[in-house]
Amino acid sequence: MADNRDKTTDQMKIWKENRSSQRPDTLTTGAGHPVGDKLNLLTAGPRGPLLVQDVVFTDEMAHFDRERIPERVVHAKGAGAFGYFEVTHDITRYCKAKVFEHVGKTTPIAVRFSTVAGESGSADTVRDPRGFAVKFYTEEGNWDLTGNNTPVFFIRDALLFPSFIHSQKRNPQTHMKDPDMVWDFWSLRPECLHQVSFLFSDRGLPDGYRHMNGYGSHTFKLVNADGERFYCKFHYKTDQGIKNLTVEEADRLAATNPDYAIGDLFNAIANSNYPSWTFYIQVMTFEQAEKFQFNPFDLTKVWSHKEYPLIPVGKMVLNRNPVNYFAEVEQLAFDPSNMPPGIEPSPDKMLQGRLFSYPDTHRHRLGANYLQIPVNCPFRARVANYQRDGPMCMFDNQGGAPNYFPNSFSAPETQPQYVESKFKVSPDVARYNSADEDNFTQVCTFFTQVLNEEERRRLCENMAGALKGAQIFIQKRMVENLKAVHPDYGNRVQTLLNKYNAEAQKSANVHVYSRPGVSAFAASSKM
Ligand code: HDE
Repeated sequence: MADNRDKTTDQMKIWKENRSSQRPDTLTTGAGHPVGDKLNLLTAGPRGPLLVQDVVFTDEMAHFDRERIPERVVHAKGAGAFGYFEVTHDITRYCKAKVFEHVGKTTPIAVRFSTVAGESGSADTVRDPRGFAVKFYTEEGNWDLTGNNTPVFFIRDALLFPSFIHSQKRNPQTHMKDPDMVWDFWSLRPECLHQVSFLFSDRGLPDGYRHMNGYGSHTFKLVNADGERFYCKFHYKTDQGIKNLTVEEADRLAATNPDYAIGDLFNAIANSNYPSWTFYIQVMTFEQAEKFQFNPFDLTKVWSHKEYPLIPVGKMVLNRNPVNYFAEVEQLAFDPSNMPPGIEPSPDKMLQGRLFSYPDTHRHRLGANYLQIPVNCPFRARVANYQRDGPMCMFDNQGGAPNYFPNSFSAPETQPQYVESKFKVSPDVARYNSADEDNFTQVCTFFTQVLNEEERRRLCENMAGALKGAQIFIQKRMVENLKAVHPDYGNRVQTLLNKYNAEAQKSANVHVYSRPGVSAFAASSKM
């Protein structure tokens, strides 16, 4: 046997060496009955048929038939790990949340990193944003900061999300990824330009999950103990340093080691090389928000670090691998509406849409009592409410405590210290069109100032390399959008497209005329 095997490859060996002596080495059914023979069916005679009283078989097969739960509709492929968050700097002047209570305080966390568009079996090294979801198990309930490795997102109105995701997933007839769908949507909605430019830059191919930053992305509201409110953005900076893959390396890994990022994280933790991130906030006062040059709740925009500097808060360390992937990662359910007192949503329309979508998908994917699953359970808080029963109710169902409210026997009627902060809303209710809220200024800054010349060149190449798969009219519309960002951006991508389109035309001609036994007319009329 090879002696250079890593920890993921050696998992079975390590498990056998470390297995707990508590666990008896007896084979049982799901109900715990010892099994005499697990290799042979119970049959009438050596050639069958099978007896229905073979519960060793029916128990095994019936459970197998039900093994799959729906995969996440997005972010289906991912890796999870556990660790802690430690406060290194005091931010209680901004936020009263227990998680930031004092310097030195630690809070247990669960983290899941993911790709977005691929299915659970897809390759880890594709060009895609990466999910960066962190669950803080605080004493006042869980706080889920369900972010990405990008500070911005494609769209700014939650109503567009299902269509946006459909355009990135599989064609409804061919069941293939479809460049027309991808680029049609992106080019019809120029607010995508910022995120799309980030995606086709070097950072669209992070080298595993340890070498990328994380962002809460949205604007949130912080509330301090005196009831003062601030707007805020959350950032994690990787202590491992940013590292990205080249296109060639990412393609090679997709073919040879599609689980590259999962293995990289697992092995690092198993080798006690614990990855960590430094946690920062940006803070904006309500007065500053009024005067901000952009809509401060627009998820396609960033806040300048010069005007709103990063304020250090703490560090996040991952030091434990999941004991079981399904139990602790597949069932790990993040929810942006999981916010403890002191952290509240801003009016960001995307965040508001997410507050509904996540618990809704969990009820479908995991069931009404998904919050009782150990990895989702707010185990550091005591749950006391009036919800009862439902499928897979796992604990004592709150015993004999009253199941209605108000009642004369349990909790106080109001708890003023936990009431959400007040805010004014007075405008007319309408479907406001946000499509044109300056889609270009910040993308231009990204293109001209954040990227250097080499990075700009690769961005244009990566983009043209993907955009060439779409129909010409879609290419043209996308290039017009890029020109609106900066003429150089659009012109460079167009020049590359001209080359690719000419090459494609040439090879199509060769293909059509050289197909044996098929006339050029017959071939082209079929297209
Ligand atoms: Fe998600 N997203 N999302 N998303 N998202 C899901 O929830 C959704 C958005 C993000 O590791 C789903 O449990 C809507 C932004 C991560 O388990 C689903 C909108 C950001 C994960 C869902 C967004 C994210 C998800 C699929 C727009 C970064 C994986 C399964 C209004 C700031 C979490 C699930 C994990 C997962 C909905 C936009 C990040 C369907 C409706 C913006 C990291 O509920």
